[in-house]
Amino acid sequence: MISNVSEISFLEKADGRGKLIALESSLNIPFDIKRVYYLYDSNVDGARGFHAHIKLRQVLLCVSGSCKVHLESSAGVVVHELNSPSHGLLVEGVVWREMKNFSKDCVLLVLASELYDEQDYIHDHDQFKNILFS
Ligand code: T46
Repeated sequence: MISNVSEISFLEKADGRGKLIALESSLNIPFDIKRVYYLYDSNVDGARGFHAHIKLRQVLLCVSGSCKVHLESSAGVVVHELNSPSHGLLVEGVVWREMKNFSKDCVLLVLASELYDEQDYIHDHDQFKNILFS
C-alpha cells in the first residue's frame, strides 16, 4: 500500500498591507478541492485524529498558531510541526494521523479531495497496519 507525506510551501503575496496566500485546485494544491474544514479551540492538552484514510488526499496547514502532526506510514512515524500559514503537509494514501500540542490560537485548516465519508476512515490501528503491509 503506497502512502506518501510531503511538505508543501505556498507563495506569499506580501506588500505594505500584509500578506496573502491563495490556495487553488490543481495549481498549488495537487487535487480538486471538494471540502474545506478547520479545527480550532482545540484542547491544548488534547489530541485528535487517531485514524487513517483509504482514499482521501489532504493538505493540512495552520493558518494561525501551531500544532504537531504525527504521521505513520510505510516509512515509519514522522512528527511534523505546523506553525506557518505558508507551509503545509500533503498527505496521500493510507497514513495514520494524530494531531497534538495545539497552541491556544491554533486554527488547523484542511483541504480535502473528497466529501465527508465515514466509510473512508480506518479507526483500528491493527487494521491500519494490516492494510499498510498487505
Ligand atoms: C483528519 C483530521 C486532520 C463532519 O461532519 N464533516 C467533516 O468533514 C469532518 C472532517 C468531520 N465531521 C464530523 C465527524 C465528527 O462527528 O465532525 C466530528 C469531528 O470529526 P473527527 O472526530 O473525525 O475529527 P478529527 O479531528 O479526529 O479528524 C479530522 C478529520 O475527520 C480527518 O479527516 O484527517 O481532522
